[in-house]
Amino acid sequence: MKPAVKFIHTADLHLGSRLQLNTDNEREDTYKEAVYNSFKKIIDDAIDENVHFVLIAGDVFDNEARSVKATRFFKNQCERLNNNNIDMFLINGNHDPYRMDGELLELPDNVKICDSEEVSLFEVKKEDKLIARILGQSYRGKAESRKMYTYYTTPDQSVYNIGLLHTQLDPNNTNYVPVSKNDLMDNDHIDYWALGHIHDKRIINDHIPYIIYPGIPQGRDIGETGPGGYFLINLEPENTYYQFKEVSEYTFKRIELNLSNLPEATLTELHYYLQDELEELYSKLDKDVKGYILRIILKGRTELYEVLRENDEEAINDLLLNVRSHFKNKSPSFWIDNIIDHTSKKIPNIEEIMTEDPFIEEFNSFLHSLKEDNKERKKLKEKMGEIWNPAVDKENQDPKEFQVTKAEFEELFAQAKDEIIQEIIERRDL
Ligand SMILES: [Mn+2]
Repeated sequence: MKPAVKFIHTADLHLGSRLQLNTDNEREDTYKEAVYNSFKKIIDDAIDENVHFVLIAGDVFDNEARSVKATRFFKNQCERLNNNNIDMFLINGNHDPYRMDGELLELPDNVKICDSEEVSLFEVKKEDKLIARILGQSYRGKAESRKMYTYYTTPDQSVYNIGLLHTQLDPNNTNYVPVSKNDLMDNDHIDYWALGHIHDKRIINDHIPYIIYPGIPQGRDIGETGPGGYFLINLEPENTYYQFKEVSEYTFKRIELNLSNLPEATLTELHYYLQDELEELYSKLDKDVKGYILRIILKGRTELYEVLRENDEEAINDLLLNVRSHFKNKSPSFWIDNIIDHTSKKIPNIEEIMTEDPFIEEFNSFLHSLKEDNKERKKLKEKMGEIWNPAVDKENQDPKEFQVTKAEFEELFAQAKDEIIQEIIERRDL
């Protein structure tokens, strides 16, 4: 029987980076250490749980250069593990590629960094008995097209073999190790794939071979909504389990509010509505963290549309300051980072108009064909050029390309359709 192993799997610490939000310097200080503190909690847990080892699947540091502060902090945390006889195994990712001349500050002996030129294989021993093997290969530079996982081979299956890999898990993406889920499943040397790179937690395969992304321990902007954490893993015949443990201090949240059914379309009404909705949300939130950072998106067709746009969005700013002050002294903190106005003009029911108006009906079916009919799409692309690219790769964005996800595209498309129909109706009325 394979020996049981208990370990922590984390990735994408991005030490040296900060939370991105709209706030003054005074408040910013409260967020400054969040990225560091979340990693410190992981190390606390590693010691409390007395794990066999800690795995980091790339991007310990936010940038290639590594700051002295971040390196010093990391070293200190590694030393805490060392004092408790816990080893750490890591690979370098696209944000912190392998340094041939070693890290900025020398790390203690318990830290094993996988090589960038070939696959490293480490044997984990307990009381001189082999209990697991760890394999991994680091990034050589900011992008990595080598299919290193094909060389993750082990002498036998007498113990659990664990593979570290920093990847987008997309066979067509040559920047971050092109590989598919099936490619990983087909490598029968590995029992657990400890992945990194994608910043939200994902369980890609929940049995052997496990394929797991722990996500970023502390999200840094509204694109990294939380809570963040790591996985505590126990591999053991008949008793394997995994648990997601939250460690983020601050959680980013996106809230959408539809204003189309407000009984009265006034600013006062909106103010109370917003306050009530947020109070209700707040009452349901986990209170075991330092705070929440919110982005509020106002949606729906409403007569408030014009009011909200008057005087350089003065109404929105006023609303923002008011809700901020309402939630000022909460613990956990509740920071409304911004309010985004995506409302639209109130118009007669589009569905109704569409069935009554042959011109609009035709326009609508034309739009439908643009979306669904490949031939029409091709024609449009020839005329207009490639105006959107559905492949979202935040790490490697071309500013000339307008990159949106499928859901964002659907929403934009629906919005554009509404705006055009609205315009047609208005001009006709004139
Ligand atoms: Mn990362």
